[in-house]
Amino acid sequence: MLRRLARPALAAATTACAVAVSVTSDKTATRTTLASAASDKNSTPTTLASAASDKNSTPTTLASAASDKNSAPATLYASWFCPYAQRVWIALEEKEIHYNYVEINPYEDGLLPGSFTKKALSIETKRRRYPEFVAASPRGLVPALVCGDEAGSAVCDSAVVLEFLEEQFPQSPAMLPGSPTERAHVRYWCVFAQEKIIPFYYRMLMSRDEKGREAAKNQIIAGLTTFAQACDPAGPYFMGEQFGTADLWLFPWYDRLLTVGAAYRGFEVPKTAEFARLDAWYSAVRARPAVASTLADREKLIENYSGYSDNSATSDAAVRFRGS
Ligand SMILES: N[C@@H](CCC(=O)N[C@@H](CS)C(=O)NCC(=O)O)C(=O)O
Repeated sequence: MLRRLARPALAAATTACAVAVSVTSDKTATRTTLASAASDKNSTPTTLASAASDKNSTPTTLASAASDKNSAPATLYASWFCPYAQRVWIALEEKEIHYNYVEINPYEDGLLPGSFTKKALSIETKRRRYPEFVAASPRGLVPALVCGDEAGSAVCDSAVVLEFLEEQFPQSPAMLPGSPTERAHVRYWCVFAQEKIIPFYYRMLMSRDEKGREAAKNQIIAGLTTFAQACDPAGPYFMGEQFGTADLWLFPWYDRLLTVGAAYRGFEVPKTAEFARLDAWYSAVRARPAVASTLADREKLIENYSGYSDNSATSDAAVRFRGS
């Protein structure tokens, strides 16, 4: 969804986001983050200095290191663990768009220091902690992107933001193929992954009994097998040599299946030709610098999903995907 922002200060700061002319891999580049705001209601956005010591801080991005000093960067509101946000994060990196990353924690903190929950904060609490974020994402879900035209605008929901980026930055590397037929093909398989694979990842984690977990696992395997059959046979990417939307769309969940799914539910990929194809796809996607720069620490990611594995989650995803 696209919203006009009523907030003049934010609009003024984002009137001219641009595609970075050159991307450097300056590891000391700064990255705005609100991570510490989660535990300090009075705090203002912090910089890399505090993010570096934050348990949730993620690797420095490539695109944020780009130095087009004449244009205001876009603002990405994301959570380091969020697969939906990771889609947009990867696209921003691939498209070399100049942006600042702002960390949002939409969930309650855990009881132990540094521990996580998947219990959604109320929208009032989110608005109090992260007013600019909720102005950009009225339901308080990450990701959201602010990338202003003259009036200033905010876009949220990963699917919508990805489409927006293609239209807003036509001169940047395209994530969708050139022909309408190919674009329709990609969109079809994105919807397929969204409906036939992704929900079952959450259901596998949240199911209370072995029967429910096995049923969800079988759905995942069946969905992934069908997806693999739709991949370009030569690869390595879904559409062949060209990395794009179908790849960044599914990758965050495939990565979590192999880490989080394996840790909590013993998820393993079968030894089939289809999974050999997906294995090659996964390695190629993971190795891309733009993707690698968005990867979270494996152990921390596993720990972060405990709220799904013990079925205590009250997140939007938990409510949508919890099975019987
Ligand atoms: N359909 C949304 C889903 C986004 C979403 O569920 N994000 C999660 C984090 S992974 C979130 O913000 N949860 C907050 C909540 O459940 O209150 C999209 O594609 O962007």
